[in-house]
Parts: sequence; C-alpha cells; structure tokens
Amino acid sequence: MPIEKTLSIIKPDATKRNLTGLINAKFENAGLKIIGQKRLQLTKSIAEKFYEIHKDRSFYNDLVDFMISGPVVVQVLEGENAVKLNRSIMGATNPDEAEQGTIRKEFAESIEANSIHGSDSLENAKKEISFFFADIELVA
Ligand code: IDP
Ligand code: MG
Repeated sequence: MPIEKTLSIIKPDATKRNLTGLINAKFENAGLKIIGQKRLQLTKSIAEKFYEIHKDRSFYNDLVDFMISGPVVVQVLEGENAVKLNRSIMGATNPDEAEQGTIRKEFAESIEANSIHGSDSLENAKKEISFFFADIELVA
C-alpha cells in the first residue's frame, strides 16, 4: 500500500479537555507517524479560508466560531494508506454514528464539537498540509 501523508487537526473541544496525548496515542497505536505538529490559535480569517469548501453550508459560521474558540493542534500523519486509515481512526462526523473505539465515539461532544479533523482525499490532504506546513517542518 502507498505511503501517504494526511492533515489532522485536534479541535478546540479536545485541546480544552487536555486530550492531545490520548488522541495522538490512537494514531500511533494504529501505525501512523506524527511527522509534524504545532499548537495554534486560529484567527477568524484563517478558519474561514480553511473551511471555505463549506461556506454555503448552514453550519459554516458556527463551525468557524467553534474552530477559533480555543487552541487547535495541527499535525501531519504519515503511513500506509494514511488518508483512509485516519478517517477510520476518527470515526463518523456525527459521534452518535461513530464506531466503538474511534476518536469521535470516545471523545466528541457533538456533531460540531467532534474533536478531530482529517483530510478526506489525497488531493485535499496535499492542499491542507501546504495550508499549514512548510516542507522543512515535516520530518519523517
Ligand atoms: P468531516 O469532518 O467528518 O469531514 P464535514 O462534512 O467535512 O465532516 O464537516 C466539517 C465539520 O463541520 C465537521 O467535522 C463538524 O465539525 C462540522 N459539521 C458537519 N456537519 C455539521 C452539522 O450538521 N451541524 C454542525 N456542524 C457540522
Ligand atoms: Mg471534511
């Protein structure tokens, strides 16, 4: 299987509850390597730009406000089939529909405050990684 990189964001509901380490353990236990990571306070304009793809959705403004309500941890995960593997570690968007053992099942507070973001395709992973990281910040 191909070695891929994907973008992950530990969201403010999770950083506020000090869950960074528990979430990172899920990635590492599943064989994904954290090759870049930083804790950031997003600004409104950065969050709007990152989630631009959702700008016509009813939840867009609330989502942007939520994403700037506290620190986030942006990270790049690398491994075999990383994009799909990460989506399965995360679980479904709505925690009520997420499988046992997934990050969202264990930690999410709601469909909005669902603890984690992960790229949904290899193409979007490349765009999202370059949105937050320079090449020199990624060390495998
Ligand atoms: P994903 O994060 O599982 O890829 P998306 O559909 O891309 O889900 O939505 C992006 C984010 O927007 C979600 O992770 C969640 O925080 C928020 N969101 C999605 N659907 C809803 C909704 O129906 N109500 C409120 N927030 C939502
Ligand atoms: Mg998405």
